[in-house]
Amino acid sequence: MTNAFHSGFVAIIGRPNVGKSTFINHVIGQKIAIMSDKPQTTRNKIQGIYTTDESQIIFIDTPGIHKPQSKLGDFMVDSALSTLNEVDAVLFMVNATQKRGKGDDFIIKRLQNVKKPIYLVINKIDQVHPDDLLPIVDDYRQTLEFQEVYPISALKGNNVSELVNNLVTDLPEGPQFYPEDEITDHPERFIISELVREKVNQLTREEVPHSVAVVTERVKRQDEEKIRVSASIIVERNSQKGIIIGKGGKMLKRIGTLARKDIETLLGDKVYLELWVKVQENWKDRKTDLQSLGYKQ
Ligand code: GDP
Ligand code: MG
Ligand code: K
Repeated sequence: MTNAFHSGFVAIIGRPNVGKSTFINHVIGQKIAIMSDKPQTTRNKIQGIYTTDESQIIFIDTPGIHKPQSKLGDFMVDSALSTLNEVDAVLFMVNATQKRGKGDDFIIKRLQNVKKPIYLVINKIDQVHPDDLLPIVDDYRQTLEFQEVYPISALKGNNVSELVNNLVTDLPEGPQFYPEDEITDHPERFIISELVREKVNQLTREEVPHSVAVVTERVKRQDEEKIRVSASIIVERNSQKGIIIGKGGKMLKRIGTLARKDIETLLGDKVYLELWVKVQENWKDRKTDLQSLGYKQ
């Protein structure tokens, strides 16, 4: 008998420097994904994937939520908000050594519209006296309803595994979304998918609605000169498949040529790009906006 596998997407949010990266590093350990510094065209970033025999947590960052002055403005905030309603749980991290400030309140205001379980994570408890914690908890409790409250030290590791273990049991039963080793190359794969998707949208315009997902299946060195990249363009209907392939495969060729150039720039190497088009009905109706989360099938 094996236990059910639990998995889900967890957003981790908090002001800059509260310790989000330190936390994820601690949870994932040596296997932490190095997020690319290259500009992200996507609205969410996968910060790390924690995988065990029984569970997988995909930690994501929603940049728009903690940047009141973001140049991207309302759009980013709106999409961050919709993401927060699509994930399975939200970790709201605050700093035990600082008073609740404007940055926290900005986030709180947005979290008030979120209907997913929110965990308050009070970090850096190694720097405060235990007696100082209760007033902090009380203060935040006035503002939002939390599923649980965890005082932790992401740096020293206090209470981190307790938090993760409980989080796992609260997550729904679900599949292992990513292979265990996905972590190392995920950022590139995700960006490659986004680059291909961008070309599809550019070239097909409104003929093919935004119901296109791209999954990068493989990134492998072919020989000394070339990296072989295989990606699938997933659409909902046969008619869309036809448009994307085009007459005699012309459209797919154009998409491939444009995408390949960008991928070569991204990877800094020559690329052989292999594109497939697959029909998968109603993929958009799935529980989460999987595409925006970088879901890989
Ligand atoms: P982020 O901006 O939220 O990702 O924050 P970082 O993870 O980059 O951490 C910001 C700073 O806080 C770094 O210098 C960390 O070493 C420090 N830090 C993070 N967690 C803790 C903690 O639990 N205790 C202490 N003392 N420092 C911490
Ligand atoms: Mg960080
Ligand atoms: K990753």
